[in-house]
Amino acid sequence: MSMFCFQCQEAAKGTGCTVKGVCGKTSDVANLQDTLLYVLKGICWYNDKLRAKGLNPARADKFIFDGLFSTITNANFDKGSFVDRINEALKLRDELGRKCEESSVELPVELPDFATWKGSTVDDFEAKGMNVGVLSTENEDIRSLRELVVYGLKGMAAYAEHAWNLGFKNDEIFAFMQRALIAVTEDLSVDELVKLTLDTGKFGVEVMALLDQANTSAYGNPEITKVNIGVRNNPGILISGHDMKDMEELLKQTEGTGVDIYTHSEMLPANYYPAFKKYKHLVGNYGNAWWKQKEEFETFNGPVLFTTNCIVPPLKNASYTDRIYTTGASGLEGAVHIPDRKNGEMKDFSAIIEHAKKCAPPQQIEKGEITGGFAHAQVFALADKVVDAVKTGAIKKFFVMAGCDGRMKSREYYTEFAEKLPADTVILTAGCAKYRYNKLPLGDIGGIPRVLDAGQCNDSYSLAVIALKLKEIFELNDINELPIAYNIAWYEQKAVIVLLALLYLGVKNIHLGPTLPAFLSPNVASVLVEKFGIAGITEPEADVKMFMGESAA
Ligand code: SF4
Ligand code: SF3
Repeated sequence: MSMFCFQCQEAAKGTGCTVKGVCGKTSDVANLQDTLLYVLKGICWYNDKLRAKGLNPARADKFIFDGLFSTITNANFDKGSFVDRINEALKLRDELGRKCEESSVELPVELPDFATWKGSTVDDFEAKGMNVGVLSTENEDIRSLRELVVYGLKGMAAYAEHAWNLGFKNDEIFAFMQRALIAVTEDLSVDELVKLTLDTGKFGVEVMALLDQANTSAYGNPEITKVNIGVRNNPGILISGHDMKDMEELLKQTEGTGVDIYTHSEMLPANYYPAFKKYKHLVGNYGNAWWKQKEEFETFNGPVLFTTNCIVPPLKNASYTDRIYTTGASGLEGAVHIPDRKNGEMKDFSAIIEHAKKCAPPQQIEKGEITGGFAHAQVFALADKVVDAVKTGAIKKFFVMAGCDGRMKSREYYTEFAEKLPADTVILTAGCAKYRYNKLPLGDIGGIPRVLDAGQCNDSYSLAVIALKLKEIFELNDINELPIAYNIAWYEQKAVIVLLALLYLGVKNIHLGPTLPAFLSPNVASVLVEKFGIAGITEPEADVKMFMGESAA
């Protein structure tokens, strides 16, 4: 075994990647990620003590969530970026340690290893990762709960970073994230860890609310939009990932240059925001969910900007490797990394823009339109229509099918499930899971489309707000009395925080697929089944019947 990682749905053999990640992560990068996480715990440990005295520097918050974010599945494959981060982390940790001493912060005589460990070479960093990773917790139930919390925190970190980029921050969220990262190193009981898991869900709701506020105050409320999926005859840049601030600055810098902008995968919902729709050179969306990028980047012809996950490391003979640019927490060896904003100035996208000008226009792979933009404000604007449709029985049930897409064949389930749903049902979606059914001709119910796309995975928050609003309108005591079923697809750690947020809101009987997480031990899985009714999936037809109450669950 040269590494161990089981944080995503693709964990090898359903247990964990031990030689190389199925995602393409090499063992050296995996071990460096473990070491980074370890030193981040040291930073949190000192920073928490400084916070109690009001002496914690804001840049530590940013460093911590950015570090966590960089370890999310498919965000960063660049070894050099992790070596740099570990060096910076050690520097920051020791600086915070000195500040504690200077400010007479009480410290125990014996400091924890993560607060003192030193390494200076890449070999030191990699070797440390082998000893401090997931398997360093021996008890499999404690390990399972600790990792459930850590993966939730990684998802939170991603959303906190996007909100931060738009000037929105919440100290309570940062304090919780940092305390939780320390708590998973402590000797907590199973009950205490279960409580920590639900608290993580609580702050998951808060961070998604914060990001919703950030996005809507900066760019307006998403509105019903028909998004073009064809191409024009100009060179283009394809922007992927989740960061709206990058989207804004790229649109501003490309306006009038003759270079068109297309969204890819999770950036599709940018097309729904009023502030972005006004740009005539935002042509539409190109391609599908992240895992189809190997083919779709070949035909796009122009450069691709990754603002976050999901990157698939290109094959050696790929034509597009030198057309990939990364920014923010994302990274890829061989790709140009566009540096962070400095002194309140915009990021400098001139290199990718100049590159695009030399490229051929994208090759058309699809044409037509897809409709989206059903975040909470837009659905509330249609509330009367929706409520009427429920009251008259025109809509029998809603299906929340938010989450992630992935390359496993078993995910064809979600297309079939959507096709087999009765015509009087509506799918509420968010995240890249939507690509399994957002181009199907599923029609509408009295003008309400049968697939309502709220946006990115973080916009699952919108789906929760909609559910809570319906509960209020129908004067119900319990969110679970609503005619809403949850059939969620997961892949990476943002889906983990979405799941924990839903559990915190009291949602029961969530079905999770295509497989249950490898990091859930049998005992922890039983707790989730008993307490929350969590279940997996079976076959589309049987599951549709089960959800519609036509057979026993
Ligand atoms: Fe394996 Fe997923 Fe970890 Fe990649 S992120 S190494 S695929 S478990
Ligand atoms: Fe997709 Fe990677 Fe999770 Fe934001 S882009 S949902 S998998």
